Amino acid sequence: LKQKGAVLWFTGLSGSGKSTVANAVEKKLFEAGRATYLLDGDNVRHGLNKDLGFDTKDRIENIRRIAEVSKLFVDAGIITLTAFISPFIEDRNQVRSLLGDRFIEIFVDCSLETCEGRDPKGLYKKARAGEIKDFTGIDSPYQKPIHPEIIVATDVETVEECRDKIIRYLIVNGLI
Ligand code: GGZ
Repeated sequence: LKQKGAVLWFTGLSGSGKSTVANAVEKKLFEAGRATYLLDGDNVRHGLNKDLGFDTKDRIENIRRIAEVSKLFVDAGIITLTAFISPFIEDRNQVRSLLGDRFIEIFVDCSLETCEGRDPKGLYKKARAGEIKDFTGIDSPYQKPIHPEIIVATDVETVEECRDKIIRYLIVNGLI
């Protein structure tokens, strides 16, 4: 029996916790016996999309390719988790049209102040110093989702709370 695939599309600022929460969710799904795959900067921007940078045109193409790859995984019955900033509403809506009811948009809500305070890779510091151009939240926009399926607020909820909120959504909607 083929199980239902879906995409858990995490969107939010750099340092908001997309990968951290996605990893925690993936671990739970694995324990529940579901096939999963996590697409993130490490396995996509260094390979398939290594020709792309961070100007608007390249971000649009980045998200378009990730959406098409996600669709293939979903067709195979895999729960696909994507952790990309995906800053533009229009692009995320394109992904939604491509994937239909298999698309679950998860807004990883975290203030710029908190993300910048975390700055795990020192990128905000470099962006403020003008050493990185077009940095999301500094000199490139982030458009918040208007009606995401799920919102997790990583500056007020723990990783476990965020994870469990997402798992509950999947159970209620018959995806696991
Ligand atoms: C934003 C940048 C930039 C610029 C490099 N703007 O925190 P990170 O390091 O690990 O995650 C960020 C990642 C963003 O790539 P995405 O593919 O998610 O972006 S998008 O969906 O907008 O295409 C950050 C790093 O790459 N990074 N330069 N200028 N983030």
